[in-house]
Amino acid sequence: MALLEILCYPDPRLHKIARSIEVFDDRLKELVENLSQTMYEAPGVGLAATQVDVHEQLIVIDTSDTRDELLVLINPKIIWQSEEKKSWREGCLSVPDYFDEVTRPDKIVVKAQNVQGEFFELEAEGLMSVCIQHEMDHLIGKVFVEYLSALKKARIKSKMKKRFSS
Ligand code: K1U
Ligand code: ZN
Repeated sequence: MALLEILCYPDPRLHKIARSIEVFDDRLKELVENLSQTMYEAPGVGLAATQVDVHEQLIVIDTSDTRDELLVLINPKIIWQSEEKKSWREGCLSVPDYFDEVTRPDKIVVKAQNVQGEFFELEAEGLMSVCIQHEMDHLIGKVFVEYLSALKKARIKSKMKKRFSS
């Protein structure tokens, strides 16, 4: 197992679009292990492959208190979302030490494949729903700060550039 480097905003590689995964082999299993290890070590409640510069549709999530309920979503698609929306204070391992409110659909149903390539559906609400939507945004090159005002975004960009230039 290996820990992977997490890209930090505003790295342009965070805006790449991930391709779908067609081959469910040992390489994928190793990537899932490394990505989940990196999430647990960070620590985070989720991580998208995009954040470690792998542009494939893979996310890992564990919102449990015990940190032993790993969820792996490959090629995830939201097939239903509630009209009701909720705001949540979000964080991102690619934007360290910054948290802000984002409004998203409260409940979702997502269809995805597991590491064997089998399809499954999952209904999510609360942190799980927020986390799946946040990670799926990474797969289309979107970082949560893009939901914030232009002023907030500019401040975050400037802080992050200073932080990583020294
Ligand atoms: O960078 C990421 O995409 C992971 C991110 C997921 C997330 C958190 C909260 C709302 C939406 C999406 C994080 O895990 S940030 C770290 C964090 O919130 C956390 C870390 C350890 C325990 C509990 C929370
Ligand atoms: Zn994130």
